[in-house]
Amino acid sequence: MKVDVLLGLQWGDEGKGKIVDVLTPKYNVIARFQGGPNAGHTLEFEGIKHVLHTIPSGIFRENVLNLVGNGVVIDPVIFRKELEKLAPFNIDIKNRLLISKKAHLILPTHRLLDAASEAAKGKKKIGSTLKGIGPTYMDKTGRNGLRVGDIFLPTFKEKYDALVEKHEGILKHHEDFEYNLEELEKEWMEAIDILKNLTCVDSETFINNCLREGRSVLAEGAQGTLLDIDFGTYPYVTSSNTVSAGTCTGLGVAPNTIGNIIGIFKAYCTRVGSGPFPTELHDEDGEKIRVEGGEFGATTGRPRRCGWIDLPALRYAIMINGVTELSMMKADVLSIFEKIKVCTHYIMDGKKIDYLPYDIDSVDVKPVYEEVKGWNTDLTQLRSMKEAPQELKDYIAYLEEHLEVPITVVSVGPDRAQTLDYR
Ligand code: 2SA
Ligand code: MG
Repeated sequence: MKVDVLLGLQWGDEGKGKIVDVLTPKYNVIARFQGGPNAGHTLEFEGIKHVLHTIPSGIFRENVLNLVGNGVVIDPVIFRKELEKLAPFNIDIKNRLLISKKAHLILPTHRLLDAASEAAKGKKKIGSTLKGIGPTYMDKTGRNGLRVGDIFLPTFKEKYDALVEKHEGILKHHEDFEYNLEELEKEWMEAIDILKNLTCVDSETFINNCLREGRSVLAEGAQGTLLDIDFGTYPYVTSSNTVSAGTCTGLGVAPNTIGNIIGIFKAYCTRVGSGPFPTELHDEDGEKIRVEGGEFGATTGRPRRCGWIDLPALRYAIMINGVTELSMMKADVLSIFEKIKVCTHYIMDGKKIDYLPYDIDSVDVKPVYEEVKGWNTDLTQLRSMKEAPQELKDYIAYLEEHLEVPITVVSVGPDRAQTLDYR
């Protein structure tokens, strides 16, 4: 059996949670491999909207195991809150949710360090969700981190205290930064006790056994390719590998176990947080997309920056991930336009380029658009692509020609039912 991968090709918020939820009945295991509670995966069915942060999006389906892999960073406090929100749905958490012992823990001081670091950056701030993601991954690669497995060791408190002491040493240098650790620590320790009662496993062995026994796995990406620590618009990125290669290190599966790679993108483009965004709209059209698309952060509520679809950026993401099929999300949002713009290349220093330049942050990169006819009609009631307006089919054909990968799913609304198979 293979591990299929589903991930975002833009700057996150492409609709990964929704598609994972739709695809889950085809899989035995859904696994998160990177990121943490900075993610906000939204699922909607039976009139209820659910937002997940750390827990995989397969949690609502029976007979499916959900794994939080070693590449994920966990904040026990947020994790506890997520579990509390799931309580009314009578999910057998103990048997349906597994956590890697090698996943790293976000401490309260990681969150404080994140806030202090962003405050110190002033105008150059990353626009972090302030969940402590960066500092936690720093401690992981700096070999100072605390892992889930440590909470079962008699030396846990000692390790915790040593790391907090180190963090307080750094926080001292942020003179204007005030905090009260006592409350935060109490809540964190209580949440650790909850975590202890969950099913914590050697997840790499577990997942490889699953594959050997013929059970299928879907790896659920978080954030997006252009936020990848190596290949995103550095330094305006998150601190993990969001690309398909991250699946291997974030779950402990070998490259030759990877099967299909499903890339998700919006029919337009958004970004939340700072950093380059060549096709960003600062006009009325951008505002229209934000309102129509409900483009506000699922974790922080921040308004998302909106713009037209960017083909050079998408082609880059497809290349890095080895995408084998595409899902196009939020086609219904573009119904408000008579004409739709597509960025086909950029102009940099008077020259035409069709790639994202290295120094995109400092050079002047102007998008060049082609205009295509919109469908300008409500799509939300559509239940089959057979009945789709010709203009939508033409838009898809146009994108496929430029992206060289088939679009197999088209989403026309947030509900499970508004997901259409194509081809
Ligand atoms: P961080 O928190 O340190 O990883 O932030 C670094 C950059 O990564 C961006 N980032 C995100 N971008 C889109 N969606 C994300 N999840 C939430 C959502 C975000 C929210 O689903 O809407 O609610 O604001 C996410 N998480 C991290 C972030 O904006 C920084 O640019
Ligand atoms: Mg999101």
